[in-house]
Amino acid sequence: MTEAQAPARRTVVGTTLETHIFEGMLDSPGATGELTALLNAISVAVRIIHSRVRAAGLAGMFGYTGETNVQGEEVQKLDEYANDVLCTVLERSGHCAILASEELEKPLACNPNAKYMVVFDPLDGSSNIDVNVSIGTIFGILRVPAGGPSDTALLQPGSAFVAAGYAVYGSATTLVLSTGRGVHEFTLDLNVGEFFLSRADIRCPARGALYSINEGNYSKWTPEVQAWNQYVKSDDKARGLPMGHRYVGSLVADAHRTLIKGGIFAYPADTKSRDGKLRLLYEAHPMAFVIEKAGGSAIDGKNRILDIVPSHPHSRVPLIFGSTEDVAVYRQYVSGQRT
Ligand code: AHM
Ligand code: MG
Repeated sequence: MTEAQAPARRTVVGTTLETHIFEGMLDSPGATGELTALLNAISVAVRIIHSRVRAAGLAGMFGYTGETNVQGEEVQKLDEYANDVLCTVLERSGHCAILASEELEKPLACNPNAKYMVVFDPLDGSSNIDVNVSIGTIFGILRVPAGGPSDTALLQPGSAFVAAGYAVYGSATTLVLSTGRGVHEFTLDLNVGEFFLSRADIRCPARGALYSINEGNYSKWTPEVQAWNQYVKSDDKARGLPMGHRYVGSLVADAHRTLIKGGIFAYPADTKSRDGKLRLLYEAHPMAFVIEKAGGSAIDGKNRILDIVPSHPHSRVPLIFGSTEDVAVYRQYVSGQRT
């Protein structure tokens, strides 16, 4: 081949989130582009929140607003900011019929003719905001049912989600997304301002070496959870024990590590939080959707998280997820098959 005939060399460009979503739409017969537009709106909101998180200390955005949210927790300035950004961007997109946020007392009606409903925790990991530890945004998307959008239309099992994911504002800002076919991670290129595919088709290992739980709650757990906790810490090399312990205290960070490296995350019910601490609609359902699509498991101790129907938008649930084998062992302890 002479030099003149050689094909032109092309610079290799990664796959942007937008291209990835668009190509997925092309593979779905009957797709109208509305889900694509909604996901792009979420990615814009995440980039705006990322920018404010990065400069929070400089922008006077640390600390509390002086208000208390519907969960009875003190509202951080960044919590409120992230919630406002998501509400505004989703409402303006025209593709959201109703949205429900951990920070809003009631769901917010948007475009009644839109096809989708969005649920989100705008800034997860509030206690880590002021100390420069990873925080994030968690979201899930549901189709409006035949009866139209309403507060009760949001109360569906997590298996009804059409997409879910989360962003982590960590050492890098990443967005993990599943529209039902695989789980993919995108990393924000700060110079370009775009998310690029960084991990395709993530699979959660069948078994991991790490467990993640707030062990300060030990005395408040049931004897079954305490027995499981003793098991994972026991010295039994043949069984890969003891497991190592990691706990960031931001669900997004603990979940992302568990998704990639395997192992188990647990926030069980205890004598203080009798229904668990984490919210079913804004935290447990989206995380369970992602974990299951990556081949992992998510349970409340005994039941599959994605089968549970919230009784209220702000319902809480015990949440245990991660590698299928590690979650199965937890279930055996909680159901009394192991002691
Ligand atoms: P938040 O949504 O108000 O930030 O609360 C949820 C957080 C999760 O990110 C994390 O898994 C959990 O609460 C940590 O709770 P604890 O401090 O009790 O361990
Ligand atoms: Mg949260």
